Amino acid sequence: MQRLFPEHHLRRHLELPPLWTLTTLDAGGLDHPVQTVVPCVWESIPGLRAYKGRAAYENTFEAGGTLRFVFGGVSFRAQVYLDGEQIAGHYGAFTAFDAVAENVPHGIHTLRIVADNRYGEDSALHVENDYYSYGGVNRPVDVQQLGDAYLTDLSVRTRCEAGQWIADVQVTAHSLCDEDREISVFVSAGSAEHLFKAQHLPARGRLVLSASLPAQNVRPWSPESPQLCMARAVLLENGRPTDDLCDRFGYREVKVEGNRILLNGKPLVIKGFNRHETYADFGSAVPLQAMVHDIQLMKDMNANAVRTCHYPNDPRFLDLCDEMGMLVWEEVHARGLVEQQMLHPLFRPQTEQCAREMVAQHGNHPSIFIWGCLNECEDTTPAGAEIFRWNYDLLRRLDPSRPVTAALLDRRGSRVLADSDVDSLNLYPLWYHPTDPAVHVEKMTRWAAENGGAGKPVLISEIGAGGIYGNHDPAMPKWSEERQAEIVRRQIDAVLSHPACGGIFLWQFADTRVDESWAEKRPGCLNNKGVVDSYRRPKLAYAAVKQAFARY
Ligand code: ADA
Repeated sequence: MQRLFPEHHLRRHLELPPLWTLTTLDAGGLDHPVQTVVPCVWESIPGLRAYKGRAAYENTFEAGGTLRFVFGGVSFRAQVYLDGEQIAGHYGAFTAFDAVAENVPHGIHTLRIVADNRYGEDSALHVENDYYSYGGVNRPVDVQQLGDAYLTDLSVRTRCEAGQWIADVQVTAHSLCDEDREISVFVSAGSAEHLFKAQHLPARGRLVLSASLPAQNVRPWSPESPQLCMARAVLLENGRPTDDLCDRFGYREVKVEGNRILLNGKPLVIKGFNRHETYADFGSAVPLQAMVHDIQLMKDMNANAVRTCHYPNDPRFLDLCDEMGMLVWEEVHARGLVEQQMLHPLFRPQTEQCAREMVAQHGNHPSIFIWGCLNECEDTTPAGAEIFRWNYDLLRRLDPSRPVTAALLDRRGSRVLADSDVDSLNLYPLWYHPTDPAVHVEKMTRWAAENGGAGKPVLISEIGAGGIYGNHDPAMPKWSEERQAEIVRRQIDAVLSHPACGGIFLWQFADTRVDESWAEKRPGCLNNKGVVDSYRRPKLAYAAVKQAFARY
């Protein structure tokens, strides 16, 4: 299942056998196939912890007719074959892609997914970095049975006009038929309904239908009261329902007014964590229960928000944030790229693809209150700044209903503060420099206001300190849990007591694996700034954060 609720009541899902055969294809792999389930990244398989190469995941199943395959995430290049014939290819581990195979003769078929996690000239976003690009099928795979026409891209955006809630609904119908035909599509969004009657669907074409539906008796979504509604689109051919598509959403409205981010008209105070989508030995194929546990731990620390550093997350995690009441900053994949990397010929196409897929696939989640991009990328040069403006405009065109921002490096000289809807600053006082946090927050928020960011909300999108799990020392040297707890406590007080700041995202929730090239600065090849370690064992900072967040 790609989601935590059924996406279809009419469209048939085909269950694949649970076990897949994984075969490594390059040097450094295994000399024999192994059995595994998916999602699973190969770093969790004995002997493949540091394998950089290609591997094939194969499964056989019985089916026929028109089949649609949905791949939630393959890390980070994917080539997909059905009975040896390529049916799909994709770049990027963090967004889904699909493939449709028609006239498949009924019988036993082989699905083969070849994943590749080698860095290379054709990869502008997955590069050596302060996190690890795992290899394999990191999110679920679905097989569906289609008819001659089917629905995709059901999107719902909500707004409140003079007290009247409205759902702007859009859905796309696709034809797999060689004749033009007439269809109808019935949509519902909570209590609001609409019938698109007698629509012309061109042969082998598609039709995008949209309507703005006023809604009655709306209970808005908020983290304190995560009210959710179902949206559904039903395809009717000759009056007979032949396909459907469901998604969940919530009636809520995000606005930036002056230096405040408002949710349903009320100012937000963000108390959050940066969370990489990894879990100890499971890597980026995080089991569902571990996702739930992470949210339980963050809520136990009195947090109300999470930033999906530095890429789009598993839609099941976003479903949990919708349902358990966590606000989400979701961002397009990028971290710490210098100008030369941003000018890579594939940078823009790969960024645009990731942004389009992220917004199309995740835009209905009420928990997502802001879109981010270009974390700590080059923003002090004209070329860099131009790319920031390009990325902001892209996100605004894809979804005008949410503010956009970027987490800027802890330095002065940025040329892009005027262009975002929210000023977001990554600051590391008492860790990367000995400045008193209150002094530094004051200095940087003042600098932001004087350099194009005046009058806008300010989020401290990263702040934190390292602490190695189990490393205790009453002298509180750096890397001791005691020192980390002390630094984080002072950082949170400095940010949440500062009048210009609308919130904080601590760096980070849990320790995470990084590329070997970062080892000098990352003991154990881990980014040890988690308040829990990679197995979610709490450090002293856990209690410090819990108490500090309770104060605001
Ligand atoms: C940066 C970056 C994070 C991580 C962090 C750190 O701000 O955005 O990905 O590298 O610093 O640990 O230094």
